[in-house]
Amino acid sequence: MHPLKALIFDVDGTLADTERDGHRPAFNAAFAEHGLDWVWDEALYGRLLAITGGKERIRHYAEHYAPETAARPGFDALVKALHAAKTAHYVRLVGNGRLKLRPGIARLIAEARQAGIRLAIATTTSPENVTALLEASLDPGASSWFEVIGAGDVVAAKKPAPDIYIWVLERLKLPASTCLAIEDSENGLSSARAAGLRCLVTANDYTCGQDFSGALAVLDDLGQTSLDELLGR
Ligand code: XBP
Ligand code: MG
Repeated sequence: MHPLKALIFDVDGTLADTERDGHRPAFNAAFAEHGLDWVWDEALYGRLLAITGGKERIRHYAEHYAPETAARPGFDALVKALHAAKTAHYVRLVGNGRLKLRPGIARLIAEARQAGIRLAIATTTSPENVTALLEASLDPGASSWFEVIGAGDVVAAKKPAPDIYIWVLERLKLPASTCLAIEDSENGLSSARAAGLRCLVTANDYTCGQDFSGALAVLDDLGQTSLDELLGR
């Protein structure tokens, strides 16, 4: 019997490279739709990724780059409207099947299901984004393969706080020691570690320079890693 009972996946940057060509253009489309001249290019977006959560990222950007907009009455409502528009753009874009899963992800998920390893998600992104990605890139029924999907505002404090992983562990009814988190970023790793989890990191272009101390291993991707190797770590 495997000592490990569940794999808990992050979504953005881990299941797929969603940030540069998914979330970023969706934010930009929402800004344009609302008559704002804000454009998040690839480099700026990389810096803004330090702030997890789309609403939080918009608010941070406005406060630092467009303070007159942030000071306007109705700014909170604007952030909400921008984020709703961004989510609609993102779900549409992902639904087109343009974003592919990272190497090894589909195989690892299939192996885990075969081996009776439970699956869960712990992410900062909004729940509808998770469903859209899983169903467009994996299988139309793929969201149901994940017993617990912890996403977005179900917790008040987003990664790097441990809250989302604790929320997922509580619902899985498993101790952290029996699960493995798979992440792509320092914020995600910190969140998982603070919840007491072992964490494997698959870095990407946006995160490869980050500090991954405390990770079980840091890999380029999961293309060459079988479930048995993962469980043996
Ligand atoms: C992902 C994020 C998310 C997305 C945007 O972080 O930071 O905010 O960029 O999603 P992680 P929303 O991979 O560490 O969970 O706009 O839906 O918030
Ligand atoms: Mg991530």
